Amino acid sequence: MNTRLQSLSDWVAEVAKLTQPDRIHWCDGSPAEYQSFIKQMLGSGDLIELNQASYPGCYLHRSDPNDVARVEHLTYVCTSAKADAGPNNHWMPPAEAKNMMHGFFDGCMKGRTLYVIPYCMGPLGSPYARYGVEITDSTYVAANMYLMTRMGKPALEQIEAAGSFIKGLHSIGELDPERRFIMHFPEELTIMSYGSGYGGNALLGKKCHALRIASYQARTEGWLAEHMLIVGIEDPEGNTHYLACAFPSACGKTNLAMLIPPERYKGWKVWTLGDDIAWMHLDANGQLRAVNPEAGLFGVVPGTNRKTNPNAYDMITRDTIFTNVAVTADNEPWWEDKDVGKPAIDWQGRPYDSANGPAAHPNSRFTVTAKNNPSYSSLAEAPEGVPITALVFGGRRRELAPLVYQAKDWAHGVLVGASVASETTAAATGKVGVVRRDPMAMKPFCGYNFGDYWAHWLSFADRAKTLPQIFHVNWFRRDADGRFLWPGFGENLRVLRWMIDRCEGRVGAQEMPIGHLPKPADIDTTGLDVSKETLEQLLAVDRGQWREELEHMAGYLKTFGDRVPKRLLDEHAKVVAALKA
Ligand code: SAT
Ligand code: MN
Repeated sequence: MNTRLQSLSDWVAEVAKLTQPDRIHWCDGSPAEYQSFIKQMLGSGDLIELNQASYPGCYLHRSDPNDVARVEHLTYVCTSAKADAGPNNHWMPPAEAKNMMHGFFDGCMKGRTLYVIPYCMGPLGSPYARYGVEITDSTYVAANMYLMTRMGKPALEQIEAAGSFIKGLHSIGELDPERRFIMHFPEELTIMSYGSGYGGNALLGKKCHALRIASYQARTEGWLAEHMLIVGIEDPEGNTHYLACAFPSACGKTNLAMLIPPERYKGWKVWTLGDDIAWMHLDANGQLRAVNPEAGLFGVVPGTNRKTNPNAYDMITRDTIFTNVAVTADNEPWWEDKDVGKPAIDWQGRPYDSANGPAAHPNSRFTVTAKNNPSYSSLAEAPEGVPITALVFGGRRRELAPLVYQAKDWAHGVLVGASVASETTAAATGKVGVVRRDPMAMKPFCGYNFGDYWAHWLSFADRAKTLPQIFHVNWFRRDADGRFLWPGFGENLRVLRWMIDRCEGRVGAQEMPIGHLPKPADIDTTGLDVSKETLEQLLAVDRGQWREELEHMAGYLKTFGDRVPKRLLDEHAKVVAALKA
């Protein structure tokens, strides 16, 4: 017994009895322990050492080619009543799901080590932090949890003091897609995941706990667990505004969170607090504050270069675990658009041949501690979090959505968030590039019925003193030839600046049926290859297309039946009426 918390030692014993591991290892979270995981995986072939002269402390993991992304079709929320999970989730009766999972877990750890990973999401000791224990038979998962969470002894001490924790049971099983399920039991604060070693399926602190279970808890406790990056924008006068921004997976959250100001923005600084998840609470003064529950980054590698994200490019040259990238003849990691070197071996370990597709998997990832990020905010570990000035929603849309617009008020902003739609990406298995509705970028992650979720969002208007302004952006609008209209990346600061000016009441706007749009002259395009006509195209609102969009949205809302709050339908009706006028 390695803990004085009876409920934890009982649970570990019960799991060990079911899964029959050869050994049990309680993770202490020390750097020495991490090194022992690395050494062991180098021995077993789970990790490959990369060039230690140019990439010190960097390793490559090649996953099973069948196991490279989240599996939304195999991810379930098992509440007692089906309607509580909502049409936005796959559902199974809890007893049936547990029964099936117990069948999979039975004896699955024979010959393996069972790792017990106590972890903390959020700054240790913060009133906003939450604790969990993941049991896994994957050393790769244990090593990734070390980088992504505050894991080990300090977390265990907090858990022992609190007497409660979220239970996450994971096994890679046989990595058989036919025997793969990610199950959530929010009413019991329990997660069971079998058959995958991939990030979002296997690092249970991340999407499973910090979003699905946490969103469920947040609703009952009055806070928000969101798929949002948190970023601080410091102007030359030294004022910093904090923004939380929701985009679907692989739509540039990490790049925005680590943005480097363009050349002409002398004196501006951008501070990263988080790149994927925000937990937001109203403080005693009724101000919304955010903490990042994570301690590391699990980012998309392809596309990262000195132009798109120089901070990330440098950050991943040391102490990084790469998953499914290619390697060069010099044994350096390589990925599409790296702009240096060329691939010799592809992500599956074969000699590179362009006939086999990209050298690095499009969803290849880096895992790295947030401390490696040169722009990591000094407030990222602050127990009280940071005050949020603006919330930003966005998706990847070729047309329709303008570069930026502002919601008229909070309730309209909730509709704007609920209306997010985006082209699918390689972060989840399935077809890439089809537009799907992804409210608040939470479609894969909301642990309960979206109708109830929108009502919960709306309730903040009654409870908060000062609420953030809500915006929507689209960096991905294209012209008729398919070319991106906006340069994106560092230049996005120009758009963020307009938002901050709006929040501070320093700039006007055009009042449109869909919200407040910038006057073209108020978006700074100095030094950019963006003509007046292009900017007008970026800000164009096509009423016909928007009427269709609202009709589509009405149909989507209908699928949630009487769980949709009337206030949201009223907001929808108001926009429809404004578009008709
Ligand atoms: O699900 S992961 O966290 O592994 C990546 C993502 O899709 O955001
Ligand atoms: Mn994500």
